[in-house]
Amino acid sequence: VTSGQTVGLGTGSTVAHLLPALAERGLTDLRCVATSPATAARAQELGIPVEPFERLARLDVAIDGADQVDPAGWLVKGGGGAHTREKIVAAAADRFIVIADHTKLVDKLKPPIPLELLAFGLPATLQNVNPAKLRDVPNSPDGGLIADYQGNVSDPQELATRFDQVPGVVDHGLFPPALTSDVLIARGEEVEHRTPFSD
Ligand code: A5P
Repeated sequence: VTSGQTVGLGTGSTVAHLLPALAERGLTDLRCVATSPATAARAQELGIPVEPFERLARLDVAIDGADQVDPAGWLVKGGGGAHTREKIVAAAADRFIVIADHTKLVDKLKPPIPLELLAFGLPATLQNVNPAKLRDVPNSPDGGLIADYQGNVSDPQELATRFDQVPGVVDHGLFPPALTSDVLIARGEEVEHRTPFSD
């Protein structure tokens, strides 16, 4: 991240380490958007300016964590229920950087896959994403309910397409490899930098 950039800030315990590191850089003229109220509040406490994501159309860079990273670069996100905002921010960024420790690496993606659902028609939507369980958490900042798909994830593209076709699904936590430009994987003191996913 350099001074003057527009930056998307992710959500979660990994991003909680990123924010003070970013604040310490003392960069000027940053314009940041946050993927959750928790990140917005923490960033502002640290002096990182955050503005609503209604004023910016593109971001130079977005940085976030992940729950799972598979060898092809598919991600599962949304452990914290913020995946809809996270995907909007990632898709708006020229460069989407994921920070994960090695425990997030998986040979194959596995459930749960987080879902954000509209309350309207919820029983019908739940049938269409079966098997899924509603999470006992507050609604997302955009009013959606958070559920977890518990079924087979052997073909992430097929499953993502299935979710995309259900009208009551606001978004799901499967992030395709094409969204991600860089994955930084921490193993002890070592950091592996993977960039196999961009065009
Ligand atoms: C939030 O909704 C998630 O997508 C997080 O970005 C992801 O779960 C990683 O979180 P941790 O850094 O807390 O593991």
